[in-house]
Amino acid sequence: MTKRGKFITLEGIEGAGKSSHLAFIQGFLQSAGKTVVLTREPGGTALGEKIRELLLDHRNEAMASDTELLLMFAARAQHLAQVICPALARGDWVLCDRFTDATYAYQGGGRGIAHSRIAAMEAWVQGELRPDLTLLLDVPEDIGLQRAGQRSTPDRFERERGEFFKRVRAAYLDMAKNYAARYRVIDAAQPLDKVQKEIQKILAVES
Ligand code: Z5A
Repeated sequence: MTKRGKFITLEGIEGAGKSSHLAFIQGFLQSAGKTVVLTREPGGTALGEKIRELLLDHRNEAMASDTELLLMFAARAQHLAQVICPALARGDWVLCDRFTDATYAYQGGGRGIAHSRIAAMEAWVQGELRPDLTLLLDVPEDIGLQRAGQRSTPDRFERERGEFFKRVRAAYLDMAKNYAARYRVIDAAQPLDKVQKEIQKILAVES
């Protein structure tokens, strides 16, 4: 029987630097002999990418928090069925730019939706599946927002204020404490090369 692949997620607030490190992580795992499926949320499938457009479009400012939550899980259900579960079953490693911890952080911490409501959807959509390893790029919100402020057209999330990202960050740090076995917290306020070195050390142990 094929051994199930590992499921790795990358998380962090706006401006933490996820995009800056994804290719490096993928390359590192590939050089360790893994077949890596690189994907992202919301998105990762043709249908999920359409849902992503709805979620990020700044013109959809009237979107209710529950609509946002349901769309995140709708995209996730498709992503799991079409990409993540088949890849893990083949023995591939899945590297996912954000997953359900982002829902706890943004819709839970940021928007104030009850943890129990998100947990019910998580159980429905994912069953027992959880990431094996979560890399949290942690940065104070003022630094993150300063970095991200250089983007030309901010999306619906990027238009949120510092207080929102402060709650998002606090929710991530709470999860890192509660799920310490799978979480690795990386100080992403450091220069890029130092962040990369920390990531490399963690992956060397995991792969
Ligand atoms: N979302 C949600 O609400 N609920 C969910 O369940 C899920 C998602 C799954 C889109 O996600 C939005 O969806 C997201 C949360 C929500 N919105 N927000 N915020 P996304 O992951 O696609 O979007 P993002 O957060 O904007 O990710 P990103 O593009 O990967 O951005 P980033 O982490 O800020 O990374 P970056 O582009 O690499 O870095 C930003 C800038 O900082 C860039 O100029 C870098 O050169 C610079 N940078 C990065 N690291 C450093 C260091 N160490 N030193 C100096 N400068 C740096």
